Amino acid sequence: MRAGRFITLEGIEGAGKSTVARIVCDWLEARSIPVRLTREPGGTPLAERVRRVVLERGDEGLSPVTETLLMFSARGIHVENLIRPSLARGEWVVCDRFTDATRAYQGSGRGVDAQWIEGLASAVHRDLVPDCTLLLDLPPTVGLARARRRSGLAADRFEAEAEAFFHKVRAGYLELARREPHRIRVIDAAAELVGVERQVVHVLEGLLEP
Ligand code: T5A
Repeated sequence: MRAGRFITLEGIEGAGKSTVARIVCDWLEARSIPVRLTREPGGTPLAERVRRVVLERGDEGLSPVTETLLMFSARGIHVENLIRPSLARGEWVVCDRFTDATRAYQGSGRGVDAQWIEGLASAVHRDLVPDCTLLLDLPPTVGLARARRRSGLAADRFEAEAEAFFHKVRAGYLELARREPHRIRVIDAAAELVGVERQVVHVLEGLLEP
């Protein structure tokens, strides 16, 4: 049996990752491709518990290093129990965020050492690299307005950050895309949803080509 493909979605808050993830799954299912939709941090019951710890706004602080370790703890659980088994069964895995999020948020956003992050990545998921990453790119003012309109006062630890933080995260993502243009495909996510969908489908069609 042919192993499935691993597709990840990245971008700042409110970029439309969850919306596009659904579009990707529907498009694949319409072509009879078995697909598993998941997210990070989280994706399995245990990893979702780590997600609550890392996203909750509480009285106790989390240093950037501790935050990074929690992201990779959740990722290890997710990779071992969901991502690898699904791929081995031949399913395509569509994942809302993966290690590029750690590179952009903890690395570029919080200043955590990039080489240390790469060391953790190789310890936690070795050779597992997405076949394709859709980077939904848009200005932070637009993304944050969308996210805050939806979350309101329930903003998590990241949504509560100042806009300057998301400029750094966005720049980090764009630098990753510049370095790996074949894997990371930049989508103009400020466009209307129908335009975003058109760009995404174009990339998916390329993935299905023999
Ligand atoms: N994190 C995560 C790290 O710091 N390091 C890591 O390693 C990982 C894995 C949680 C947080 O964790 C951090 C990053 C995050 O801050 P999350 O659950 O993915 O990650 O949370 P968010 O990014 O906050 O997810 P959001 O739900 O805010 O954003 P989405 O999924 O990008 O956006 P979506 O699809 O929910 O859309 C938001 C709103 O915009 C509308 C939608 O209908 C919705 O109302 N919308 C559009 N409106 C107009 N035009 C379009 N093109 C639209 N697309 C969507």
